[in-house]
Parts: sequence; C-alpha cells; structure tokens
Amino acid sequence: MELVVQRGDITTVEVDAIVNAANSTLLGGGGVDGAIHRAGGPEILEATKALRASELPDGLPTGDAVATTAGRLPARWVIHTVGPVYAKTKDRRHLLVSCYRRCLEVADELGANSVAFPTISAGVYGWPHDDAVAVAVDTVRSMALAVAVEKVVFVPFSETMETLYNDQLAKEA
Ligand code: AR6
Repeated sequence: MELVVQRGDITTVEVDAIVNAANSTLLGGGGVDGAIHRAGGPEILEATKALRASELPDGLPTGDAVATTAGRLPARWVIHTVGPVYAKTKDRRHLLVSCYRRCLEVADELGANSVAFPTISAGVYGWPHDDAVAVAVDTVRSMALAVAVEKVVFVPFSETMETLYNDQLAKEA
C-alpha cells in the first residue's frame, strides 16, 4: 500500500473514495462534512437520508463507516465515518482507530483502489492534532496487508498538519 500526503481540500482529490468526518445523524454539518455536501451536491444527502430511513434508523454509531455516492465530486464514493469527541477523562482512542479500520474495510468491499482521509476528529471534535495524526498513520499502516486498497492519501488542511503527517510517516512502522 502506498501512503501519500496531499495538503488541501479533500473534495478536489482524485481518488476512488473520500472519507467524510461526519456525525451520527449523517445529515450534514460543518467542517469537512459541510465542504463535502456543498461540493458533492444534493445526491449525497439524498443517499444518507435513504440510509437513515432503512438500515440506520438510529444513525451511524461512532467508530463505524458507511458508503454513499459522491455526487458531483471527482471521487466515486464518499465513505462516512463518525469520529469520537475528544474527552481527556475517557479513553476513546479505540473508536478513532476503528474509524480508519472500518473505512478501509468498506473501501475494500467496494473495490476502491484509492482512498483519501481527512484528519478525523481533529476539528470540532477536539482531538489533539499530533495524536489524531498518529492514529491515522499507524492504523492505516496496520491494515496494509489486510485490504486490497493500493493507495491512501492523507489530506491535511494546514501546513502544520502536513508537517505532523510527514513526521509520523518518517517514523519506523
Ligand atoms: N478538506 C480536508 N480537510 C478539511 C476540510 C477540507 N475541505 N475542511 C476541514 N478539514 P472537522 P471532526 C479538516 O471539524 O473534528 C462536522 O460538523 C479540519 O481542519 O471537519 O471529526 C460534522 O458534521 C480538521 O483537521 O471534523 C461533525 O458534527 C479535520 O478536517 C463534526 O464536524 C476534521 O475536522 C465532526 O468533527
């Protein structure tokens, strides 16, 4: 599996599937979720509403992932996942690990060869940036032989985040 870092707006990345850091309702929000729905158009919301009306009446649990169309985006699919809200007093790291695992499993089931990830939970959900990046890189690396996905693109939104990814990737696996 090839791992690359490409700073910028994830909605413009040309991969088979982009990951959305959504919330359990799957009905949209701010941050990267808002950007994906704006750029992808109403088809994505129609698809998430259909999921809510069928297999996910209570919403998507934290740590899980589900795919929809990507609407007008260059990608073919959006894989929605729900990161944990950071809380110093509770260890929710396993849920953040689960987001990356489940996204790659869903991508594998879809037959997606390339997947782009934003830094899940690192915005509104308050996860410390260095640890959010460590979970992202280490979990994806740990899945490299378990899935057929050939390329993962990490998409930091800022230069400081980009540096964190490059530093983490430079560490021994
Ligand atoms: N491309 C790449 N990364 C982005 C983009 C973009 N277009 N926009 C923001 N980021 P967040 P969360 C970065 O808050 O913490 C939503 O309202 C951002 O700088 O989008 O998992 C959902 O509906 C940060 O590093 O997601 C949920 O309610 C990272 O993406 C809640 O926010 C994640 O920030 C989820 O919070």
